[in-house]
Amino acid sequence: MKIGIVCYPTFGGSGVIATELGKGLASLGHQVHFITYKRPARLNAFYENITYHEVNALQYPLFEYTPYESELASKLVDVVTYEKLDVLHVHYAIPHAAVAFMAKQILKTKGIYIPVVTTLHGTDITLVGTNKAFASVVEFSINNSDAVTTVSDSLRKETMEKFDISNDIEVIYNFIDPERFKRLNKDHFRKAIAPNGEKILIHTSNFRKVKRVGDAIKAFAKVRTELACKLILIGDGPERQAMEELCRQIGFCEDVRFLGKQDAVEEILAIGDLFILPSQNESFGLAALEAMACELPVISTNIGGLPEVNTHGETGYLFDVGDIDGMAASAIQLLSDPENLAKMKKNAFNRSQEFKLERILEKYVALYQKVISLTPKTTTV
Ligand code: GMT
Repeated sequence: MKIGIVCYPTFGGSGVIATELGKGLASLGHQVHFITYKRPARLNAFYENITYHEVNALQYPLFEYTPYESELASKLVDVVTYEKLDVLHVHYAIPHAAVAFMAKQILKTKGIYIPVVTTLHGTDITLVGTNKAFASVVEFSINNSDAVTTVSDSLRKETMEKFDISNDIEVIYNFIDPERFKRLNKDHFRKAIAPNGEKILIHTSNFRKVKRVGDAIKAFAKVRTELACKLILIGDGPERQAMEELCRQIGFCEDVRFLGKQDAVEEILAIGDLFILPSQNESFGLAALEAMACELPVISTNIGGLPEVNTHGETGYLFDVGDIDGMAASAIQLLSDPENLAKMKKNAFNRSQEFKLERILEKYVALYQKVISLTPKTTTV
């Protein structure tokens, strides 16, 4: 198949999933075309069967805001027409699903019919999508996609509750590439971070408010009073500065490492003992799944799709949003009990293997085949 993928090219989870999906599809021999405004962060090498099309954001004195949607729609029309794509898969409803709808209508006038698959990732529904500024467009785009998927059952339910949805929504979970996300031997790195055998807690996010990184830091402060430990924070974003200041205020900067954005996350996860994800909202929690694949139990909140990934008392522990004391107490208990820690590491790894790339690829391939089979190759105006 010839598949066009539209996504945010940044380090956000939706872009990561879209890129890894494209790489997986390409490895099966499909021709994949990424259409984005910047090279996706995880598309960091040459891949056979992958072509990247950049959407150039035209600067013009009249434009206070670059009309990106129009440029993306034109680019989609161009790529679908000349690369003869079979299907367009857009990740994150805003604005991609609406833009794909527009491109589809333009293509129809040229006698080309392209089915559109929309994948909803989370904040496009839970935080941003329901905002009046976007809601009617989001609802329309969902109802007018040829197929719609969400990354968890929780997000599917929330989409159904918050919008007037007439379309079917299929749940296709996030996934990990087990060849990449596995426990690696990085003892030299571990020694550099924790020279005295301290336990290592890890958090990864894009440092937006919704991630409540401050809760991870405050929970760590409590754990640190009971046992020798270090905290590694991976990622960057709007809250980074405030989080650095919080560490200075608490006064344990020497035990907290801010690593910023990282490509080889798995190499860092390889030295961890415990992962912490105290989010306010999380439709799935890809960061937690990646950690579990690297044998880290997860302490997380119990919101959104997190309970579909992390099982309380088995692969980690789940708490209400803001329950810093609960998170800290369970971390202390787990890190002080080598037997339980070893068991949970194993459980976390085993659970992660249920979300292997190859299983999820099959589902997307079947969905593409279905929408393509229901679509006439060309149409008359
Ligand atoms: O929150 C992020 O890290 C980025 C965001 C996105 O849409 O780029 O992530 C969402 O999509 C991920 C991939 O499907 C999910 O694993 C995250 O749970 C989800 N984030 C939220 O719901 C807050």
